[in-house]
Amino acid sequence: MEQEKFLDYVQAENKVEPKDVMPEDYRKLLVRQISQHAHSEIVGMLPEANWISRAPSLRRKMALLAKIQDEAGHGLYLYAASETLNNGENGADRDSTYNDMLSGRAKYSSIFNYPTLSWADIGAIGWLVDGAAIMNQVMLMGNSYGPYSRAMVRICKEESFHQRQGYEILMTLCKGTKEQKEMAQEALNRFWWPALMMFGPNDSDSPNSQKSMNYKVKRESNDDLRQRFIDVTVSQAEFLGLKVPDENLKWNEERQHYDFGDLPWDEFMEVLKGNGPCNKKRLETKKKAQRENLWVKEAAIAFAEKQIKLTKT
Ligand code: FAQ
Repeated sequence: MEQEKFLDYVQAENKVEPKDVMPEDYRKLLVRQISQHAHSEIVGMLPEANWISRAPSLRRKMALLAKIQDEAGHGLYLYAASETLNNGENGADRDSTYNDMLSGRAKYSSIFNYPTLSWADIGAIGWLVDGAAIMNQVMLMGNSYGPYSRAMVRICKEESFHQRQGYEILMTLCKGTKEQKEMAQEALNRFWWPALMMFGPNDSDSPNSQKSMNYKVKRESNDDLRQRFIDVTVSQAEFLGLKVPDENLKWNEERQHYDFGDLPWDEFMEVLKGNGPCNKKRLETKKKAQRENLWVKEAAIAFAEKQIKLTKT
């Protein structure tokens, strides 16, 4: 299909499917975004896993385990969606995309390079990180690539449960002792700005936005989603009795939105360059898992090959 016809096709809200003819830059944009999204889900398991063995009760432990398993599932749907774009020569097979993450060539969400220092951080991750992820992913349910869009529908349903379990942890802490409430406030202080940066750079500094919007992959801009997230989250913080750590946060009657302070973009750039508080640790953990579990993969491949040989004889 020619470029112009393809653009008309997606702009008329039609879905593109794996075997359809598509422009190479569309394929490339999708492989980049879907695989990075998958890496985020997989690396995103680590900060929360840090608290499984220290969850304050059996009920909390079960909910946290279920949530983290969901994230693994999201990663797998997304790797599968990304692999449907493999044309044999673009490095979109699963091993290549995964190794791109391990080598640092491919990104994953900046937020997962921050540590989880207290139990309240698990609440803050569910509330703010899953909350921001949903805000972005609801928009992505309408993206033009069929497998990605369908994966988003299921993922969003599960993320809603994650958001509520996080908020409920914080509600409990905020109704608890003075120390528990302080722990919740401290988690909000540390996670607020990194959560806002999950939406990506400002629109004026976002090199991929224009193309992504034209191709109907991205349906709303980074800044619009960030603003919506702030607008809905402030009253949730107030309900908890917590203070959003932004002196410039103020309702703007004219705009009907909150005004807010400058984001720490220098910190964002450092995290993207690999210099965040936990970048090295996260990649080392994933590399170690790959090394130590290689035998499982090799055994599964050997078994599958044996089965194929047996069916042929
Ligand atoms: N972190 O031109 P743009 C989750 C990169 S899932 C790191 O604006 P784009 C679930 C960007 O890739 C969270 N890198 O890019 C969960 C690009 O670099 P590149 C993940 C970032 O693609 C919860 C460059 O900056 N969600 O949390 C970030 O148009 C709890 C320029 O940026 C998704 O991945 C960042 N925050 O817009 C799991 C959603 N922001 O690739 C476990 C899908 C930007 O050119 C526990 N992705 N960059 O080298 C998207 O919607 C988009 O890719 C954006 C960025 C909006 C993230």
